[in-house]
Amino acid sequence: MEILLISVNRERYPYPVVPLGLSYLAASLGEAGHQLRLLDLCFAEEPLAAIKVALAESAPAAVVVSVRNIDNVTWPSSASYLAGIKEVVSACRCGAPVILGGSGFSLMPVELLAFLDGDYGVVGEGEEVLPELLACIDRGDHPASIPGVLCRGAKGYLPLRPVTLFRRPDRRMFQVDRYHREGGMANLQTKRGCPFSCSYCTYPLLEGRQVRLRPIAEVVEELRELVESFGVSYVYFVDDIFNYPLAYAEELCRAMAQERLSVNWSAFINPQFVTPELFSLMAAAGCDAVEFGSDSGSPAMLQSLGKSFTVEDIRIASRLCREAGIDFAHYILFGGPGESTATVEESFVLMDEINPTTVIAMTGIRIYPGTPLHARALADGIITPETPLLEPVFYISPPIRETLCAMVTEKALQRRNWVAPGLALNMSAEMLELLRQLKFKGPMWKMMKMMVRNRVHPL
Ligand code: B12
Ligand code: SF4
Repeated sequence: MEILLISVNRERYPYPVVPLGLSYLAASLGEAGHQLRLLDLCFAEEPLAAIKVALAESAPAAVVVSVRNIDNVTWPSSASYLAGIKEVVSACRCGAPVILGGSGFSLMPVELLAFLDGDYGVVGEGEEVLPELLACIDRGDHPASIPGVLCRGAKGYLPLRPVTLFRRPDRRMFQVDRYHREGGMANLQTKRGCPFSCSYCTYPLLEGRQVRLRPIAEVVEELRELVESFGVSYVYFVDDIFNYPLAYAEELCRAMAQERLSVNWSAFINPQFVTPELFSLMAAAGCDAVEFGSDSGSPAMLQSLGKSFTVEDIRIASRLCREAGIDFAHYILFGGPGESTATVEESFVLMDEINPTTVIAMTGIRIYPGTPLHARALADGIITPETPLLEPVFYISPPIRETLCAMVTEKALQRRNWVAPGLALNMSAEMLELLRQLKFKGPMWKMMKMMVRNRVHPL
């Protein structure tokens, strides 16, 4: 069949990211013998006109739309992408079925299929189920019994089994070079799944709780291809946690170091699974920056958010990272259940002590269905069972709801290394666009080392 693949994501903050999920689908659809055409709307000047042209030129048998983000998960400067996505889906109407999927879509699939007015939705990983769905549509059968598939008007779907056989993504149709030039990096995945239960987090819902690892030789080969065939010099590992399981991460770093590829990289790290050896292997393999999802410097808040590590773990991991010469950022989430003026203060005190390259502060936590935070928000009366969550709703600890932003702004402004995207503090989309023109590779927060003065609403 002739298939039109569309990536709707146009977000350039903190940088444009390669639609990796769609490149996995391209591999499996290509293998199934489909003819593919890609429309990546990230760089399209007129997205709706580009869709019109693509449909006129190709008359596809199905349109596959990948929905990565539905909003920017940033409070108070919250932005929803849904109206734009709806316009895209409606522009895709050409008589062929429109199939929706992607991480953003999978978070609230029943509501999103109805809101976006798609024909079919796929909840979760698409590489195995999408070819099956297309074959079913081609035969004229009704696909409601395929696990993970949602049909127009349906109120539910059968759960999808996680993919066991990882294919390699096919990036040939994608403008990896342009993403690398304008976003400062490409991306790569070594595993799927997270076994932890942080109260607000959707990653285990999206990828499952069981960690599925790719063969190390294959990951290294893919990295080599990115460097040698796509000219990539910086990569982000999109794994939920790069360093879990620890032994796999160490083995992967050994293998990468042995290849002597000319590439630097960055990843999400959990402060619990670290050793001096891990960081020295990571540095030897080209890692020059990591992002810790630490969330808080308050023991009570770590517990409230369901974190598996302690404040002491955060201290030790930060020290080891500094000793290995790797830049590091800590993400802090302010406003979860139980947050108070005192616990906010504890996070500032811990970050002052650790002094990371950058602290990235988020105020408020996005509430998603199926998470413990959702249940807590119901219990606290922040939402009711009827509250629609397609437009973002944030949990903000009731006693500090009115004061949180002012408190974080005031304290963060006194420190050189804090950014708060929701408060436009030391970081804005405009500032990042300008900095990217300097051809910097890697995460922009590394530039905080050069900050000389703090600003609210930079540029
Ligand atoms: C890594 C990551 C990042 C990194 C990206 C680094 C990089 N260079 O790629 C960073 C930190 C930069 C980042 C930033 C942001 N992120 Co982010 N990120 C992720 C994460 C952890 C993995 C994404 C990924 O690459 N997965 C690997 C690929 C292979 O999987 P996939 O894209 O999901 O595709 C599979 C399936 O979804 C499906 N599929 C995909 N498309 C389609 C289409 C069809 C039709 C079908 C059938 C199937 C299908 O099949 C694919 C293969 O199995 C996810 C959470 C998660 N665990 O999924 C959040 C996630 C995607 N991010 C999210 C958000 C919001 C953002 C930001 C907007 C936050 C911000 N304000 O900065 C930005 C946006 C950046 C941008 N320009 O788009 C949200 C999106 C949901 C939402 N609320 O909108 C997620 C889901 C996290 C969450 N809150 O739950 N992110
Ligand atoms: S925050 Fe990290 S460790 Fe916790 S559940 Fe999410 S991905 Fe797993």
